[in-house]
Amino acid sequence: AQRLANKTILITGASAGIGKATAYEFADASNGEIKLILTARRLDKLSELAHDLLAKYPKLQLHVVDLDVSKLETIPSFISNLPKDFADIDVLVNNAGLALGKDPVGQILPEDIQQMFQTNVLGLITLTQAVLPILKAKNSGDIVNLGSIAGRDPYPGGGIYCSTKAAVKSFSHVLRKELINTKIRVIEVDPGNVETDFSITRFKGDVTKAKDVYKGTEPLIGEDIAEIIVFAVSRRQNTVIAETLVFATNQASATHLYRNE
Ligand code: 8X3
Repeated sequence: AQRLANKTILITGASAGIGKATAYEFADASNGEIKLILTARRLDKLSELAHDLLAKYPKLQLHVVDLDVSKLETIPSFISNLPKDFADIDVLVNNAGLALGKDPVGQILPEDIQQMFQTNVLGLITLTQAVLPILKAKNSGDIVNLGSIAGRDPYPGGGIYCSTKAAVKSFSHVLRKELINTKIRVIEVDPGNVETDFSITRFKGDVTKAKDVYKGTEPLIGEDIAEIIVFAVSRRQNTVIAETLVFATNQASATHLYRNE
């Protein structure tokens, strides 16, 4: 709790899933003595979340913003217009991201290609570039990037999603190397199957297809990944948990899953 006290933490994609769980986990680990900037496209969901967080953690300082990281042109002004109390970001959690479809190359919708790269890659890069000067100015802080098993072990039907997560990995590596003479930490967390809205989004609302992804397995939940993010951020400053690959016990690769059916 001491190491997190009074830090300012920006989480994208905070309205659901891993992002939302990470907001709760940071609040919990710091006894609410933290500043959270939570962004997502859905302001109604964020407002609900803000209400609940403040009820549970009255000391929490909270700033919610409807930000769509795929709208790159909105990112610099979002950062430069942060209220004074929230402007000095310590931790950026680049969580916003999505998969759309599982079609083979040749049949992928151009708009899905565009949206995945725009959000998972260009949004993440643009926001990181906007926040980095703040971290550099004080020579401290953390950038947490949500990668995926998909970035390490690409699978058929993941032509675009896997490529975006490989790009996240490559970008994280470059950043860690470029920041070698600073105290800034680059932390990448690569989850396997986590049951969130991820598959419902991927299959565009087809709940049966989404449920089939996890059928006969006990997938991770958002909280499992949130715990790891908060653990990594709350290590001693000289300790960098550079990369973690996180599976449920019945998963061993992107495609190797034991299903108890
Ligand atoms: C989510 C995991 O395997 O569906 O990043 O790509 S997977």
